[in-house]
Amino acid sequence: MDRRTFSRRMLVGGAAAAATGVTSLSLGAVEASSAENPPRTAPAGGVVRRLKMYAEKLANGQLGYGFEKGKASIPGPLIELNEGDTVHIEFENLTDVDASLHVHGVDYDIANDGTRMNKSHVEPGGTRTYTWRTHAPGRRKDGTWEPGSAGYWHYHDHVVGTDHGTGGIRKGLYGPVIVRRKGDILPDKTFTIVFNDMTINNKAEHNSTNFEATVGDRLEVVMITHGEYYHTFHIHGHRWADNRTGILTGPDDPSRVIDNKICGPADSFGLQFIAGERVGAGAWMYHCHVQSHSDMGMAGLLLIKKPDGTIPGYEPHHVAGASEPKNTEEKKAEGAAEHRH
Ligand SMILES: [Cu+2]
Repeated sequence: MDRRTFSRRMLVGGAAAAATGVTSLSLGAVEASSAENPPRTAPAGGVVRRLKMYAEKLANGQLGYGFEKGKASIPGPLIELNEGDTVHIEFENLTDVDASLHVHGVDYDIANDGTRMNKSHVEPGGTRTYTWRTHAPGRRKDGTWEPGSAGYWHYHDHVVGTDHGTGGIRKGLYGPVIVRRKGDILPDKTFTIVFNDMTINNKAEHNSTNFEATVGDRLEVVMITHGEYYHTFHIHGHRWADNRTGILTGPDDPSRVIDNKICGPADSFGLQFIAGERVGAGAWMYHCHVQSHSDMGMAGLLLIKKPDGTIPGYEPHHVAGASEPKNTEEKKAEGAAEHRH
């Protein structure tokens, strides 16, 4: 069942519930709109969650995080929270060097910093539980406004190689975090794209990371940058709003609408767009727009299919000058960069 069918059924269910006097389903921020088929939205947070996370060495010598033993990937799995949620992550280090889990953007006390300086790293074979908390925005006692935790964030190792995790990040120990606010519009699919040094998601050059979708899908991209260089992130044929969610909130939202954004090490942002809206199906390129970087292979494809599964003008082919065909390890890792909702 695709999401559009799902939403329609939700609406029918809501109407039926209202007619019988049962409390109607909340549709969040779009509830009041007269939209015929509004997208699903994030619920209020407040949930306490427990996750198990592993760091391990991959067959190709790189390092990855994973929710299950033997299933580590680059990037690591998406951790998705709603403002008000708390997550306890039991982290087990299966590598042969000290490693850690350090997060950006959410609330953590110094014992959960994931650094050697605070002795919050984990020795080989060891386990440690990291606790991350999130909160909704609100007014402080002094009247000033405190931002909530919502945003497109990320986690990474902070101890492999150096006390800044330079070796860990270089080898692939990083992953996405999304904290949503109640009412935020939920996508059908989320893709994680990490510009790390001169790679995308640590893939060998010209071994591009492609993502698949169908025209009309609501797509979300978590874009993270790591390593030594500044890049610009560009998508062909699609645009987004340069604000917290990547979506305009209405006709008066002053956010700039862009299709290219500069990003430097440890930056992260998110965007949403409708696949093929006004432009149709196709093999739509995304890439770093620093010319020498794209020439060196920092490019991939959003393969947006027609409902019948075809992609006009697209013939998959082996890129001239490409290294080995994708091995199973890389295919597996690529799957983890895609998250279906
Ligand atoms: Cu670049």
